[in-house]
Amino acid sequence: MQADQLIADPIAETPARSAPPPGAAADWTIPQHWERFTAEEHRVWDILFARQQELLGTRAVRAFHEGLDVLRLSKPGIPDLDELNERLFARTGWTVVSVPGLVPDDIFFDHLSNRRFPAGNFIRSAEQLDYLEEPDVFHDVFGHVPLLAQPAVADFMQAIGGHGLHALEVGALHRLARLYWYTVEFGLAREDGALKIYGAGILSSFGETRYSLESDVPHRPAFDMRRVLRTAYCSSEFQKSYFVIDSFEDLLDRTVGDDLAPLYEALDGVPDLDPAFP
Ligand code: HBI
Ligand code: FE
Repeated sequence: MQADQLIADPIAETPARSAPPPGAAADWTIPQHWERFTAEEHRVWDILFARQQELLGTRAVRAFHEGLDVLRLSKPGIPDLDELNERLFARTGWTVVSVPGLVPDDIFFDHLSNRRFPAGNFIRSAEQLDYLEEPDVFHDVFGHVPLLAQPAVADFMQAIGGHGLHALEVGALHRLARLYWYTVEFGLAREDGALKIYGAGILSSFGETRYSLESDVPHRPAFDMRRVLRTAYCSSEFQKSYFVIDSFEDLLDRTVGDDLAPLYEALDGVPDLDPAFP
């Protein structure tokens, strides 16, 4: 795999349901041990942060730029989660918890449904700024956390957690994973007539930021739940389709409280769509 792989396919890479690794709690959380990050690791965060903030300019949704304030902490480098959580919790009741890496699906969704966002407690190396095998603290915190400071997204992410737990029960995880993928990770939004980024997989990617908005290659259909749940995705290259929402409130309306079970059933046996040829 070349540079620019953003995030591993969570379904393919997620550890099978197993005991947490040594040192982790039953919910797979570990102490952040902020003081153990090296100067080099903090430096990598600072490089990524500065580079991505400059590139994003006004390419992200307003709520992301506003939410970045929660990351402007008293010291540079990888955020100290105690300090970050004070700010984030005060705004939306979310906290960020440290985990060793990908966690099992039920653990992941249980955290989300309780307004806890699991963040990988490691950072990529300076030699591999654009390559990520598993979501690290930069993807998880820079990509996901600013929007968690926004009430509509905070509620949406909690709802996704509930939908995830339900999907696991009814054997529809692959459907719910597509919703997660095409919104939380790779979503675009129309704001004042212009396309903006809100998906964390794009927001934390140097390569995909411009491509997602400006390339002629990908399709950019309007968000449609049925269509999203039918559309396969590829985690090892830039996306071929990005779904565009009108607003977070709108997305929230279509997910929170909605029972997705009838749709899962209706889609049984319906062929998948290829994101490159939708
Ligand atoms: N674990 N740490 C971590 N981060 C994720 O994004 C993640 C995970 N486990 C499972 C998972 N994602 C997927 O089930 C969802 O993305 C659909
Ligand atoms: Fe992510």
